[in-house]
Amino acid sequence: DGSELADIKNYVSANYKKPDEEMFGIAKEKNVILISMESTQNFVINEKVNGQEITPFLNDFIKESYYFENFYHQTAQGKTSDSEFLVDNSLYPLSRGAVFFTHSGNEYNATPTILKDKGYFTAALHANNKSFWNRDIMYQSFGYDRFYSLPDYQVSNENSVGWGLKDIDFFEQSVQHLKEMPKPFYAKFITLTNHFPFDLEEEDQFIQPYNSADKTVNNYFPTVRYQDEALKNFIQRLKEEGLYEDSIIILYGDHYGISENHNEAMGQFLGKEVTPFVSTQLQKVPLIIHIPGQEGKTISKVSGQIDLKPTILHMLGIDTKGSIEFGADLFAKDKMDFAVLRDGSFVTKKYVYTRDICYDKETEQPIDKTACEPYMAKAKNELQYSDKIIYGDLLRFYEDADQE
Ligand code: GP9
Ligand code: MN
Repeated sequence: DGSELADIKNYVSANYKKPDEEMFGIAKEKNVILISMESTQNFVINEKVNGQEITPFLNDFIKESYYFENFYHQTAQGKTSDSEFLVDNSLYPLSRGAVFFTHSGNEYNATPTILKDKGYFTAALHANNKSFWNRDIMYQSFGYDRFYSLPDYQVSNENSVGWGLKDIDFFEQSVQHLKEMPKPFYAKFITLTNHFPFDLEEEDQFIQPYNSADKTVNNYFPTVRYQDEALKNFIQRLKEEGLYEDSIIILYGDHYGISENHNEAMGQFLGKEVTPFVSTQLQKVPLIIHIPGQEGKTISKVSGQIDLKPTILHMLGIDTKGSIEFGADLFAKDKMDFAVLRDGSFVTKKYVYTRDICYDKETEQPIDKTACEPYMAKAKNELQYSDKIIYGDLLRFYEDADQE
């Protein structure tokens, strides 16, 4: 039976945060355009390399959007697929393996399923083989109506690099798909060009590589810059097609691009040693939410990918009370400053806890562990409860209870 769910339900309902009245339903019946930015870490935002902006478009776009500057990815080995899992379900991925492969047969209550019920058309767009990360199977469990994958794109040698179709061409071709979708839609776009090992032809390099002994770090900057250009073009096309004003646009980084193997060159770029504290801070990814007619605002609240589902649903005027999920609405007044990373590290307003060391964010130095202790149980509980749900396929009981 679902008796294991009782504890979890209690925990989840105690953590529910009431939506902000001004934000609840602010985007009711609008289209949702979700953009997963490959390997995009937050340190590139408002930053330069060789004196040139790395993300000139995003830096501008932020000024007319909500920008969350302390937003963390919470992925593990499942990389992009883990981020998709987090965003659509508000559950944590697994610490080992990819939940997209290991638990695709589970029952979920993902955002597309919920939105379909409210009359939305739901789609994922990504110019790769549909079975990569087992997406074709998992997307069905999440309730996606349509997956625009490799056969839905014209891919040639000329418009490809590295992993496949270049982002500029991907977005350009995707506009046609968007135009044909029933409205309102929930459409998730997954970029690809800024993928390790960050290959890019000379003609697509809008900025020069960084100059260090580490080729990966050097090449990261031009591919991030290329992606920025692709995003600029896409937003422009949305405007031309009359889709911009009817849509909320949410951009987020899926996971880190530069692993700890590159600490030396990263340290050179940042101008400081990459300590475990700095390494944890490098797990910040951008989150940008654009709502037509709303002014821009930078929000410093500590948050993570797990928080996106309730945030999106509340903006659309759909309450999440009673849903089994671990995130909280980012616009809720009493949203806690908190993000647990999948390795058990966590971040609060004042502290970073990683590798059993508690750091003071202001000094970036280790401090007595007692400061972090009040949050340790919460971090542990969340990961364990989420794991239990996945391993026990517990949402099937939740669904049953719902129908009674
Ligand atoms: C592949 C793309 C990249 O389709 O999403 O996957 P990643 O290696 O980043 O998980
Ligand atoms: Mn990825």
